[in-house]
Amino acid sequence: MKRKQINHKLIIVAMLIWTLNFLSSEVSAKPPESNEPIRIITNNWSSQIVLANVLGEIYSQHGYEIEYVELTSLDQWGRLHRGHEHVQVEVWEGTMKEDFERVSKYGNILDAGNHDAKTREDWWYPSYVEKTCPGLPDWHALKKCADQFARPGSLGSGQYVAGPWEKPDAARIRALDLNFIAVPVEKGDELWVELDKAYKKQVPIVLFNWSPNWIESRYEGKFIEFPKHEAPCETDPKWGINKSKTHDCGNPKNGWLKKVAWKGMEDRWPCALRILRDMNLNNTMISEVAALVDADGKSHHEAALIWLQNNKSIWKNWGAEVCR
Ligand code: TMO
Repeated sequence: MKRKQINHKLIIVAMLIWTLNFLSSEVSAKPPESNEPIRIITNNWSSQIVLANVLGEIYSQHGYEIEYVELTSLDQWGRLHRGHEHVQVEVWEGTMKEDFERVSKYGNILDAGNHDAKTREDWWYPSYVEKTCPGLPDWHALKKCADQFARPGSLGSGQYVAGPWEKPDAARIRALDLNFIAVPVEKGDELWVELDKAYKKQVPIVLFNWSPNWIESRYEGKFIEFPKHEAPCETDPKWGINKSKTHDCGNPKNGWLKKVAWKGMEDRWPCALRILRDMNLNNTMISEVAALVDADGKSHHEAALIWLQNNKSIWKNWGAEVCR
């Protein structure tokens, strides 16, 4: 008799534990699962900052505390890895693949999926340059007209106006034996100032640009077609037309655009992580959000609110499967 009672009690306890577990897993996805602020990274180009604000607004609507933290795309990796910041909405293959893969190996950051947008980051010129430098966009043309791109200080070599993001441009210039120097601007916006100055005077310029970006909706131009990118180009000197140097190729043409998160989000904010996973923009949307700022003069936050207002049907279901 006694033994039977114990069994009975055990069964009730087991059922209670099961029910509590079940309830708590439901509760854990009801935002905000934690009142700790979610720290969203902003970098230094417009679409990234607008999308960071878009995500922040959606998180706020779900009751999360949020903070924006401005970091360079170089500094962000160690901080994401340690959980100091938690979310990055635009990781570009052309400029960030190597850092992303290196830090991923330690297991503390998550690949939160790709946007539909396909990306390209490379040397770019406005179309009028073709008049004086025939053969473009093929890179060989740069060999013949390097001097047209000379600037005060470039000592007769062509000057490539590089972005402030880490790219092995000097290595490529050496590997392809171009008479160019790469001179980076300090802030991304300065690229458009340089482009505009050259454009007004129709002076040859070749500069860093990317797609999707707002530039393609306001200026005519093309990317330089360097030898087609393949992974071994960056690691195997024997690959490609230069048999003793790496980087004798362009950047990928159909690059990915990723969202990345601190791994701890899985336990701390499962709903917020799911919203990030579901966040998905295409090329048109990304150029549009950039144009709102760079062409139309809105603030990043204003641009985010405009995008949210105009695209409710797109973002309203982000996270729906997990956030209750
Ligand atoms: C990372 N970026 C879009 C500036 O090339």
